[in-house]
Amino acid sequence: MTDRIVAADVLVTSPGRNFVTLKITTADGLVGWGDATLNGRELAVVSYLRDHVCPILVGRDPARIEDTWQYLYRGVYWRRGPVTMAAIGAVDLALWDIKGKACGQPVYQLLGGAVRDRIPSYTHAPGWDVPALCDAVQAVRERGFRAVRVQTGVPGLDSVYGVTKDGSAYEPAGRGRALVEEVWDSDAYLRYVPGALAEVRSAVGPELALLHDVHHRLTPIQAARLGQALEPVDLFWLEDVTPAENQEVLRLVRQHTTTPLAIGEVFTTVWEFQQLLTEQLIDFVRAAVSHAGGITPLRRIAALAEVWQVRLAPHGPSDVSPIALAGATHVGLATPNFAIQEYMGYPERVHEVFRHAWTYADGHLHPGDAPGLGVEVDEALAARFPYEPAYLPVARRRDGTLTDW
Ligand code: CS2
Ligand code: MG
Repeated sequence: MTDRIVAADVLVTSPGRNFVTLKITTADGLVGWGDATLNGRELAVVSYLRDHVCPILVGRDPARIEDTWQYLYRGVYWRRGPVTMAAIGAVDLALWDIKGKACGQPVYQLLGGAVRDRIPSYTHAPGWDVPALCDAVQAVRERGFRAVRVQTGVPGLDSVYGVTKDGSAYEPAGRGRALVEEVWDSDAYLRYVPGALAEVRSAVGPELALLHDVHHRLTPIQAARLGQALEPVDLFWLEDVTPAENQEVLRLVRQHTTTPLAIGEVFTTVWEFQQLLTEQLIDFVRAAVSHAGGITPLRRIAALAEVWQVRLAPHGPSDVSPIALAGATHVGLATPNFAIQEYMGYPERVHEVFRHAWTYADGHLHPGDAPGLGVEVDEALAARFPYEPAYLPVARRRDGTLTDW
């Protein structure tokens, strides 16, 4: 007897930050969980799911994951985009979770089994100045990480996205109904960062993998200059060096530097990676398993990237929930050209709401061997943390114009 979806519900919880979770229940009593969190626009995905997707999931065969993906992606007519793809991603994750539970297998086994024993991961070490940065790097190194994302304050700027003055962990989206506006100065950043990261490199030695995120804030020629200036630092990658809507601009960056480039956390489909991959303009694909529409399309993106020897390194900040992180680790264990998983970490309460089988040890992640994705949501606890408005900050240049993200 074919199983059927009998319910699809959306949970919103905020144990330290907002998360949107999809719960799919079947007639056989199986429950699948999916992450639909889109930072700063969470409620748009809630409505997309509750008002449009959940009603058309009821009655479907949960085992037909690919058909359901096509049904939601092609059937909607209005394709792509972060809201649509976060919603589809949540459904895809939940259906893989159900299929694993139905088979009594962890999802990575359904993806062809493990090609590695554990997944390299990196975390964040922000520091307002070089001494603070070196201390932060040392602290995460002592936790076993062999790869660290280093973000620094910039002299002359009162605030810099991703870095706190007191060294406390930063949360991308500030709570509250007001959107924070920061001042950004690319020239000050370009004058300071190469020297600062060079100091960090000489302090930590040659082995530790250092990653830096430019967060889309430079023009192509500025990005080329930064990539060149950072070559002596031997970065593992330089991320989102310039906005990549017009992907041809990366050709200019490639012409001037061999610093490895990582792009893709704001991309939502394989088509947005096409030119970057087929022209070898990036070295790492940063698509998030949730925002790129789920495990099903992420595997396709990885397959296309493999043709050009480009590796997968999914986005894994605190605003991608432990369910999506679980999905990424299953893909990571089973995908040959998977390089490294971002693991920014979560406040303790998040681990209590999202009880997960995935583990972190000694710089590596493992999805665990529980059937499905290996995450169960404590709904009663989740209900105790209602949604709170929160926005990502925006940045303006000194002349008042909005700068790119
Ligand atoms: C960052 C993110 O982790 C990263 O690479 O780019 O922290 C990003 O800023 C947030 O996820 C935005 O919501
Ligand atoms: Mg990033």
